Amino acid sequence: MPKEHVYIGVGSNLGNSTNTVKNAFNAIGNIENTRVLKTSSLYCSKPMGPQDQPDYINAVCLIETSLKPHGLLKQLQRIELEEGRERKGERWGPRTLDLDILLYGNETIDTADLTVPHSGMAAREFVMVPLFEIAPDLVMQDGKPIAQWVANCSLDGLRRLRTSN
Ligand code: ROI
Repeated sequence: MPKEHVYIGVGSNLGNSTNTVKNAFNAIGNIENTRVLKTSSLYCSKPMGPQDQPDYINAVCLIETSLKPHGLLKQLQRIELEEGRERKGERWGPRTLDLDILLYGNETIDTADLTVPHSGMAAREFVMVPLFEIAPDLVMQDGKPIAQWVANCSLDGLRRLRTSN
């Protein structure tokens, strides 16, 4: 079965977010035909969007999977629900667990429920900095090396945590 390398963004700002993110890495590793190759450090980040919500814990992992993009999406949504995510329908509101497919090999996907590369990722230092940590040689789809992007971004509001994971 062909395997792809996929980067997944992880975020949480409700409940015990550090545990939730670590549990999410485990759950992702338990998806059929999938293994976790790398996990970034955990980062504490100021909320993007409405400020009247707790800080986030963010991280990124690299997996190898033979699931197709939508099959993988379904598994990630299952894990979000199992970690107790409440979907209150509030746009940009707090969440127990958010799992986003950032990059799926070199594929471009544009469907109602899935856009890859993830549309907001390049504007989010809480995605790009952990991604740079585990993939310093990555070249973004616009041809720009991630190192160049990170060198130019503001690291205010982002703090790497020294937890073991
Ligand atoms: N802000 C931060 N810092 N981290 C997130 O993961 C995150 N996720 C979101 C919004 C509400 C946009 N803000 C965020 O979905």
